[in-house]
Amino acid sequence: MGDQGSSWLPDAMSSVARDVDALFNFVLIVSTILFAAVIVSTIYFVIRYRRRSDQYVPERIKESKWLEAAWIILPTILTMIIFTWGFRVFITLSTPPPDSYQITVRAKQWFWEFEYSEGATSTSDLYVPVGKPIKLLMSSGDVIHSFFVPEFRIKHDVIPNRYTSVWFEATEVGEYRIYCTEYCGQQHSMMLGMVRVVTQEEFDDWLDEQSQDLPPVELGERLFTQYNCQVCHATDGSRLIGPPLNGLFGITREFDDGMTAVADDNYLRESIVNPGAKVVAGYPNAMVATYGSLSTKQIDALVAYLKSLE
Ligand code: HEC
Ligand SMILES: [Cu+2]
Repeated sequence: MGDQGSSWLPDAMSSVARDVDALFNFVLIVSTILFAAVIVSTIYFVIRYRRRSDQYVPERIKESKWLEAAWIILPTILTMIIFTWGFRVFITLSTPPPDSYQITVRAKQWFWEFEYSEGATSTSDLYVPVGKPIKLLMSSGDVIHSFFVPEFRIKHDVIPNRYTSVWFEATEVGEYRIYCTEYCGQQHSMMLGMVRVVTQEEFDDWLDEQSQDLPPVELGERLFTQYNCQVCHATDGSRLIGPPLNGLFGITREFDDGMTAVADDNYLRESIVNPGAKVVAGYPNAMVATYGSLSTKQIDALVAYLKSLE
């Protein structure tokens, strides 16, 4: 959630957010009034018409045509208002404008990958230009995830073997959190991302920059945080879920089956793409195997970065 927002709802930062909020508030107010009316009249009737003695026989009440007509017609009108209003907002939410800019989203345990139409990619950070409709074409590489940006009032399941899509238009430059809202395993709560809404100019610059090559160590450092390696690995010698990765290159590692190996380039590479092959003694075989799908360039960069850590 943003720093502002209210305790009621987060800031409304997309073109549809206000419509969603208005409908939500309307339904909530109507339900609250009806709930209160039902409860208050129930309590009143229970007391007013309670059985006062064993002999008491209540008077027969004649039905009122007007009353019956009213409680059929009024709720019908009310539900039709909610239906048409809700349907219109639903249609808006599910129809991306034809001039939308498309970004492919891939969810994996436990990070988000984004691919832009120019071939640029990013992980965890979704870059978008302000004031332009963005269509996300989403799928999952493993289990069911769910893409949620509270400030934009959009949330949609991300499923293996099928595309789902959602769209939004950010109304202001800023940073908005992406959450995964479908429990997807151990590190589910760390599956965070950030929508970075920038001006069209900054966005174009960013796309250009992506096509330029970073030096491997720098690229590796960037990937290390983007792919959430730091959730399980410290680089200052401390123990997290996994072993610290500084000073690893060239030392002899011992594994849980009693074997040993020198931590050379091949060992580092194998540890990333096939973590179960050699499990470091004293640690659980808990590293996710999804990194096998990284590109050769990305893996080379990660290895270069790990070698640079002292
Ligand atoms: C879910 C937690 C988790 C994540 C995320 C994770 N690792 Fe690991 N990693 C482990 C654990 C646990 C071990 C020790 C067991 C083993 O060897 O498989 C390990 C082992 C390693 C080793 C071997 C370490 C040694 O001391 O010999 C390397 C190298 C490594 N990970 C790199 C990475 C990189 C790079 C990333 C990100 C792309 C990453 N890991 C993401 C949990 C994780
Ligand atoms: Cu998830």
